[in-house]
Amino acid sequence: MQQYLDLVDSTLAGGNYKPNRTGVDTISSFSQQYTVDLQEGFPLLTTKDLSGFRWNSLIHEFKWYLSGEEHIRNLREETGIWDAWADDEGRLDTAYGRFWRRFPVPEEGLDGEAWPEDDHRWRNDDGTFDQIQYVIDTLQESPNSRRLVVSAWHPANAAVSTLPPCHYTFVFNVQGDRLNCHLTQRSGDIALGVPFNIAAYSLLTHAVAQETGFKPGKFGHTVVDAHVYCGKGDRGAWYDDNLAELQSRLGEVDTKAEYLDVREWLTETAPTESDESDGYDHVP
Ligand code: UFP
Repeated sequence: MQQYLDLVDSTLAGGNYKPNRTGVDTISSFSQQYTVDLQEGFPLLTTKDLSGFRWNSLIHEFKWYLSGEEHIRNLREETGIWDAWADDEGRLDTAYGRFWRRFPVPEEGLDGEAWPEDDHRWRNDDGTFDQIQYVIDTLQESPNSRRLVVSAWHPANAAVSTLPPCHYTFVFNVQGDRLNCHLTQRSGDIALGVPFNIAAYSLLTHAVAQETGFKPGKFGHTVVDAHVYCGKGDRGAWYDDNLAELQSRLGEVDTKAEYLDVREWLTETAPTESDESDGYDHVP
């Protein structure tokens, strides 16, 4: 997918050296954006092996999101990708599907809302709000709506979560008979996480289009902090190799500089064939 190669290229070319909480440093760029037309095919990248158990993990994670479960007791039977983030009971504080399907609402409701009426359509029995059902119903009843937003970001959760949602909000948008989806991601590891994120949200667009009678249209993606890890470590082989020279040069300069233009050092660094890493389980 050319858009992905361009994303890698522009993240690296326009990137700045940026240390971060993980201890493995990054080359980071602000607000990278691309759009892919799902009519032209499914954007499952070939620069990284996303087949076999990785595709299997992706499908089960996707179904888990849609289930709204706040635990991984069922998911971990199928894939171990979330095991590290959960406790022994399978509970975890990262909220994707949980907030998609059961966004918390104060018991007394929100000021200025009819909430909580007993017969509220998208109200779950526990008083939470089902954003996915809202989007599906509204797409059928008011397809031109510009309010088809789903958010996984809850400030009170995000402030304390060990891994606040990376892909935290998406918006559906109808154009003609096509359903488009735009994802905003606050933080994206271009080599490891993002290829999965592209596939998962393309799948979501297909699924919601099928459910609501539209044809899949485009997938648009904004990555606010788009980065490639370049520090030493076991997280992905290719950038360590390719950026070895960069690292040695960074050692010579003031790495605390807020913005460091690395463009001239990065000439041969776009990933080519395989990324040796396992994928999700290496996401810091
Ligand atoms: N990350 C992704 N995609 C995901 C996910 C995580 O790229 O779906 F869950 C990466 C982004 C970043 C790290 O490198 O994981 C999360 O760290 P932080 O919370 O500090 O942004």
